Amino acid sequence: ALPVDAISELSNLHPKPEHIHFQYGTAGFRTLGSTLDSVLFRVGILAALRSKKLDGKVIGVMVTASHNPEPDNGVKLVDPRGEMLENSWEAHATHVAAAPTTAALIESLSHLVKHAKIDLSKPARVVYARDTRPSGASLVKALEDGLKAMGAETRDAGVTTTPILHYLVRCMNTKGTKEEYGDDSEEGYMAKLSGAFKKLVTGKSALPPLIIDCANGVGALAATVLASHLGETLHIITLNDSTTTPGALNNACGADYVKTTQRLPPSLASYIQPGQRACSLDGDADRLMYYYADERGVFHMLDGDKIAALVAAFIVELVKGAGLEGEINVGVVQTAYANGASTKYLSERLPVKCVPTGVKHLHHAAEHYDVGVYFEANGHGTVLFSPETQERLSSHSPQTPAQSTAINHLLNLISLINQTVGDALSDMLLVETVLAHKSYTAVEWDSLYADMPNRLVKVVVKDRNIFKTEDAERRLVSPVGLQGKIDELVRRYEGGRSFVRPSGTEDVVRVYAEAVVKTQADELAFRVAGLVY
Ligand code: NG1
Ligand code: ZN
Repeated sequence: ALPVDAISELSNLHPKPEHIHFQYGTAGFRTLGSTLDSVLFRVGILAALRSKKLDGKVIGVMVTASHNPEPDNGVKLVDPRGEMLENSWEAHATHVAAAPTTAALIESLSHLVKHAKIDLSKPARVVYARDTRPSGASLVKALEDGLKAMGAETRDAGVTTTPILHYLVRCMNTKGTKEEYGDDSEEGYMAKLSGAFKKLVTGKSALPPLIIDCANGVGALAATVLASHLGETLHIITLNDSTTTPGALNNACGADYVKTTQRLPPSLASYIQPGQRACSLDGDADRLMYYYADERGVFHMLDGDKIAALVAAFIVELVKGAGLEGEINVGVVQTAYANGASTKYLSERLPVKCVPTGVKHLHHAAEHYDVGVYFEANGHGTVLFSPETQERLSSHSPQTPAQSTAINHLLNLISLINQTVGDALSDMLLVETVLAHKSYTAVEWDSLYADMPNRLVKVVVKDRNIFKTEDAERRLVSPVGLQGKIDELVRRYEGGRSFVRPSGTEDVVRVYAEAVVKTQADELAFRVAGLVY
């Protein structure tokens, strides 16, 4: 039975604030940190129940609000393979968080136990971590109370990045099995990534120094440790590493700032040389944006789409080089926000699939390829190698030394890439690997294709729930008639493309537009927004 007394006693210390509706969305629970105490307590209980449901497998809990402003915070559950929480539990989480009183909470939990057929006699094992937000420490205390109420076996992974927490979950659950993922420590993560990187770039000439904008977040701590592991192999300069300065987190820096403003973080201006590549992490180091400024000071962004293009083409080349063309199929997954020029470039080379926004959709679609490359334009993504592909690569006997080299590179990529979730530091080493192999500068990488000018705008509407989409969010089915009007507008713009969808993380509707000329992309976006409003 549920430990009702323990839950009640502790729940009374973490009452739900009235009038706040908490929803487990694509980013977990996320809102003002000061309102989240009851949510964290309840997530502790949920994590323990999820673990019991999965026969005592380790569940992860990450306390972060990623690229959001510093006063925000949030929490996400991580499933045993290091992946996002299974879809059906999102609704359970929302329901449990909504219970207005302790009595209602007990009732909601009892319902969940019955509905999900949870065997409460099973053990519960949970590992948790947080980013550098000031509200994090007290939220973790609330989480610990929830875990304590359930008698869960816990491990505190401290202050670390989201992808490292995902890595730990996968390692803990595969320890001692033939799918062992790595040593379950931050040290193990650093050794795995840096070891693979060193092997991959052996014999390649060292690249010029790389500037990393750490968004004044937890990525600064991890990047510093990684830099020491890399030593001479990669010269890293970490900037925006003020993790304890109030208000600094994600403020005029970080991957989201770069993507949304399409500008260089002002704090980098005096460090970056013309043509020198730099990159920005977001507040929990699961997103990555590269960029450079040219001789005239013009800013050029190398976003998730450019990363996907660079990486996918490289992997296709290695598969060919290994003599496995036709046997291992490489595919790319994007969302409707992928730049049209990237979709064109990639489609000419390999299969490309478009799915709805949200990492879980990309991740699942990527699992359908032998090697699935997925990136959101905003810089979140990774590469998945199917178990059969890993097996085939390990057991394949190469016919030539060149084939042998290509296979070794692919095997080292498997170690380098964090396959659980998008990982800014792992992705950064992946990009650096390809640049070293191709002897590309940022300018050469950028010239793979030229981005279509585009514009993304938010529209505040009375009820975003009336907006319903189909075809991977590229077309509206409701409100009826609106899509026809959008189509009519789009036809008037050269290279025009536009779509409208409700945000899953904010109370807005997003309008995206592309056209051959920037002013036209802007105009199209605003005219479509005018139809929505
Ligand atoms: P919404 O708010 O549903 O557009 C945003 C991002 C997604 C994804 C999620 C989760 C855009 C246009 N949308 O989703 O790509 O990152 O947040 O964080 O960037
Ligand atoms: Zn993030």
